[in-house]
Amino acid sequence: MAVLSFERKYRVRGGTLIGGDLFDFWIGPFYVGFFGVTTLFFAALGTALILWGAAIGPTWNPWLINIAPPDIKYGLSLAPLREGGLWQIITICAIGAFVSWALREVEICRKLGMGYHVPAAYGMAIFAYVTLVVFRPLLMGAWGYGFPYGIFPHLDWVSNTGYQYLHFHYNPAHMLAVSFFFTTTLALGLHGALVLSAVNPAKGETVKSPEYEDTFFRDLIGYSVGTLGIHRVGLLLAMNAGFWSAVCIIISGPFWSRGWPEWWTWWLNLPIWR
Ligand code: UQ2
Repeated sequence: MAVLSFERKYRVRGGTLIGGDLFDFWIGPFYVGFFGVTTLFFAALGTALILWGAAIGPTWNPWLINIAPPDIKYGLSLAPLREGGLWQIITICAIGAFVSWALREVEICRKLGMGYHVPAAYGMAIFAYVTLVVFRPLLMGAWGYGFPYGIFPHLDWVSNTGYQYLHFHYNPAHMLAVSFFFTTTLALGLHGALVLSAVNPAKGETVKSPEYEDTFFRDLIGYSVGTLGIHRVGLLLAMNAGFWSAVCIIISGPFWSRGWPEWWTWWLNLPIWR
């Protein structure tokens, strides 16, 4: 806000994808836009339906509230509200809110003449969620394969689904996803630490320039990826973590229905071992 009081150049008209000038305004610090309205609509409706689901359920304990998908017997049809229908509408609201938020990000990118990296990155998280609650259930033939909305309930779902394939850590795409998650934390740890070490030095020391950051890593490992490069590495690592997460669950069931350890028999059967 403080910046905006004298830098009017950031509050530019246009760049909207839909609605023209109609919703092209700000409320306080927040850009509204058509997709700000649809985000609010879906988020409010979805939250209200979750509260309704909790109210007709057996508990208000926040850890235990459970909004479950329909029984498998309902297949890909609409279920009665109390038997998974709420889950179905809440899922539509969630996707509506997430996609609206992404498109609002796109409109802001267009206004500011920036790249679409932020909505693209966020889009990967949406893709992983939609894979869990739409793409995989569609391929498996029942909405009941989606995960339940609730804290402990979704943990139970992950555990049960994992054990259904005996040992999920043998899923090669899961291995990739986990490795990308860990490498993302390594890269952000290195980056955050390096930047703070340079620009937030001890009392009495001067702030150091990026050349010091390069030099640190050249001294340490003979290579610096660079100040722009580390952000490219970070985006690549983080987006791959989301992408391979989606892959590891979509292949479990639709494309491999036995235990994941068994998948590796192709390796044991390679002719090079005999
Ligand atoms: C770097 C650099 C930064 C950084 C970091 C590095 C000056 C401020 C962290 C070092 C990063 C390397 C060598 C790549 C790490 C790769 C993986 C896969 C973890 O050189 O430039 O800018 O923040």
